[in-house]
Amino acid sequence: MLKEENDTLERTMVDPMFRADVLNGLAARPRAIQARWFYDHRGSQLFEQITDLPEYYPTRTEAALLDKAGPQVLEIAGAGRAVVEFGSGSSAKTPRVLSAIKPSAYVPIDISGDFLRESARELSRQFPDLPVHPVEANFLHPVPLPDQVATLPKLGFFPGSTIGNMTAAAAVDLLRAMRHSLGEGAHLLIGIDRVKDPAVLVPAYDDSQGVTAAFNMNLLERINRELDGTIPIENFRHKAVWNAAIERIEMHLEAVRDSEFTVEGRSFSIRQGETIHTENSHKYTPSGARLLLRSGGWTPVAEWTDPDDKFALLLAEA
Ligand code: AVI
Repeated sequence: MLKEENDTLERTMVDPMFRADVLNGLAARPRAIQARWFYDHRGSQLFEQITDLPEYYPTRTEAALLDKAGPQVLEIAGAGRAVVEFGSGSSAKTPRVLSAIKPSAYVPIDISGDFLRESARELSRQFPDLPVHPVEANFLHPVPLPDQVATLPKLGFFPGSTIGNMTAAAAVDLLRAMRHSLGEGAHLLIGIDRVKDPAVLVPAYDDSQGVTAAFNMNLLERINRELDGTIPIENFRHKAVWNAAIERIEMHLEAVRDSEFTVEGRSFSIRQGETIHTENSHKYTPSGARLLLRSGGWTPVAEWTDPDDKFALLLAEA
């Protein structure tokens, strides 16, 4: 598809929630736009590239932990479960879990139906004997699971430290919703990134090749493309900072000079040095991660970390 055609297509399919979040977020003080809007087609491609960056340790560290933990998860949770993956996306980590856990069914849940069906088809090719029941839903709320898995014990799977992109309060609500969706006797296998030296954390969100910067800046490009914006992209720069008090990495778009622009005909101005806050990535200490799970109604039963304790995989029971 030609770029112009793609731009036209994206403009005609604007999500009203995107429009509302951007207009409200630019008018608010401090300015903030939700990180969920990073993931248009280009943003999803850039995120895939981030996961391969030398500085971005979470993806490869978690993959190694999943290989290590698989047999023990099977021992603790037992075979024959329905594996329910929340926000399955491309299901990139799923084969690791499915081969180790010997499930009776796989239920990927994602808000993006097209993506979901395509990755479900791909998984069925890799695991031809495994029943796959995709569910298109927003997993932030309790999700009714398909009848076919009603009688099976469940193993929830939530990798990637995606939970870190929420405030602790929202994370607790989500864990409770998951417990509700999965029911009594369920287990949850979850990846949670650790608090660590900012000298490791900051480069993971401000890499030397500038991929994370492009990922962040793509949000401005998306606003210009989809919401008829006139944001002068070159007047902004990517900024990643460690907020020690709240134990989170924050991503911002910082104005490098005073700027004025319009979005959907509304005028905005931003002074040099002011920022638009675009993402939080909360990190947890060992006890903080366990407390988070307990607050969400889950009892931690096992935990795996890499030798440098960069990232943790936790198994909890309902
Ligand atoms: C999806 N999420 C867990 C990533 C993270 O590490 O918080 C998103 C990301 N943002 C910049 N790099 C990666």
